[in-house]
Amino acid sequence: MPLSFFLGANFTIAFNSMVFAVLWICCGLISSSNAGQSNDLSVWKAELKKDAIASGISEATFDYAIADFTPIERIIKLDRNQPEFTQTLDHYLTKRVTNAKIVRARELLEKHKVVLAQISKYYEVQPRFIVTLWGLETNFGSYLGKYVVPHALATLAYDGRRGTFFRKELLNALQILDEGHISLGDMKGGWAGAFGQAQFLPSSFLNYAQDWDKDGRKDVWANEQDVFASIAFYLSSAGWRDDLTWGRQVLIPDGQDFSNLVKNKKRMTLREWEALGVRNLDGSLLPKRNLTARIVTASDSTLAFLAYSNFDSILKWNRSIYFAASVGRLSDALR
Ligand SMILES: [Ca+2]
Repeated sequence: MPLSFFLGANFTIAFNSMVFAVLWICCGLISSSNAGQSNDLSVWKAELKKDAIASGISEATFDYAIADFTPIERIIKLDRNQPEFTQTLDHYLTKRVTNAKIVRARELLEKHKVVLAQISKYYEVQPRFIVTLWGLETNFGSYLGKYVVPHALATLAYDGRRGTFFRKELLNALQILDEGHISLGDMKGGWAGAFGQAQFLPSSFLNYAQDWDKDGRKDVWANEQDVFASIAFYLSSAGWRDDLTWGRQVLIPDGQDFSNLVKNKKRMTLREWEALGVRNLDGSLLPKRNLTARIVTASDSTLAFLAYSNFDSILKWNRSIYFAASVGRLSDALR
């Protein structure tokens, strides 16, 4: 039954006009705000294009990558709603370094042993650390992300929350495209712009990616040799020493308060740590090598690590001590 039956014809006309007026106002607002946004976006693209061309990126590459770009709503949501990091170290290690991952890592270490040995010798990084980072970053290349990298980065650059950082990475990404390492459609990565089998940001790619098979392209998406060499070069650039491991899990004596030494990242020789009561997990004395190390602990765990200089190299890859501890655990299982 129509509303007009109760309210009378005159009211119906008035009511309809009112609805029309409200719709007209709303539509006016929506369309003017859309126009404002698309206007902002085209101004933004024009400025970006100027900067891109000034930094040496070709106009053709810019247009190919950015002309049709519109911000990806899902990425803006993800960026604004990042979950709090609430896992404990023990839980994190259990989740990240599973038996299945250890078994797979051993298989792949064997499968690629010839090329890994060559890359390891050239960059001076042990194969087990290359395979460990590969496994922890993308489960050995099995998950690379689904977003087109320049569009993900453009979304974060345009959105503005960390716009300056992402704008630089976007220009780096356009340079990578311009150099011809990958096509736009294959340049896939995670929502925050890290890509390939080692999850490099564009700046890391430009600094560390390697063309091991010498085909003219640094293909960190599909070419495992390039991936291994890129990981190894990153670590070697971060000061890696292949005569050392990452460190070791240790026992700290009851009743000793190491909190200041941990907080101040105090480096001491293994002999000095031993004199304070630090022992291998089985209670035996520490290795007899002349090394310095620091103790690393997490406030939510009883685990303690004696961290050699390579531990700090891993922190240059990812500054989380949880991540570095997971590298330690997986690489230990591959000895
Ligand atoms: Ca290559």
